Amino acid sequence: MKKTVLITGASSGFGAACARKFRGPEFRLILAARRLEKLEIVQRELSDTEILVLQLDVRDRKGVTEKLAALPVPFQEIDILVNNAGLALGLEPAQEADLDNWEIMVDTNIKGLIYCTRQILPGMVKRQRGHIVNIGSVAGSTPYPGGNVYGATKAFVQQFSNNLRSDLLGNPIRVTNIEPGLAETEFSLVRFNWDEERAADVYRGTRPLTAEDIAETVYWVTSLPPHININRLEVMPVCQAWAPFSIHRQEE
Ligand code: NDP
Ligand code: 8X3
Repeated sequence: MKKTVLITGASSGFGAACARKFRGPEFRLILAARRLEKLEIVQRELSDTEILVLQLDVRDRKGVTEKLAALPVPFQEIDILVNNAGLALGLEPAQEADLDNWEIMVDTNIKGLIYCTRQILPGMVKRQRGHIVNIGSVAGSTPYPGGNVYGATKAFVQQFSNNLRSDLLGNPIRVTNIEPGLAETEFSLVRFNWDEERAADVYRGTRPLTAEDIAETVYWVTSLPPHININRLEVMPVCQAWAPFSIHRQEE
């Protein structure tokens, strides 16, 4: 049976790569994001796939509720929700960070994700089938300077994913938190307000993950036999690892 997949943040990066990965006659895709023209480019590229593009700002609670409640008939029964829309803004230490940036990250990465989940989940429970794939981050469990609110939003995603599993026990519905590390997408351009040089610096001399790598993991977790739930999957490029604790030492 054809599966319906809703991907938020499908206009770029991981989301667009997921659309490409779920291409074909087995899937019906709903591609959501704010930039409609970029969604339409993906739609044209995947002309062999049944696709609905949806201009959606996940921060808009009313918009999320109304638009997802009014999906046209063939797209109403969502089997896979990929909660991918998200962003980091800035890398300043907390005492210097822009409060507006903090609020946008909370509104998008936390509130947007819960609005979409809350709207789609009852239908999954009613139909007794579904898979929610959240896109967390290594930043949700590993602190780093300047990660302050961004990392905290992804820690929310991690715990929310686990708590969904608890609530859904007894229902054949899966929840997975994919936690990527360094991956080259528009992520750093957005983080550094489209400063191309600063964004390129993040990846200089590395072989980062690609959007396609993450789409591969999203596809894999959703295609496993139905009794298997991958709870969390942390994925890093080989060129990345953890640093030791940093210790500030005073001059003697
Ligand atoms: P991109 O910037 O390439 O893609 C982000 C996507 O999110 C875009 O499609 C954007 O679409 C969408 N988006 C942002 N804000 C909103 C909003 N308010 N409403 C709807 N859609 C929105 O980055 P990535 O693909 O890398 O990021 C995808 C996810 O992966 C994010 O949650 C990010 O935090 C996470 N992540 C990224 C990592 C990386 O290193 N790249 C590593 C770990 C996690 P539009 O602007 O058109 O609305
Ligand atoms: C994105 C990865 O390390 O820039 O979530 O926070 S990182």
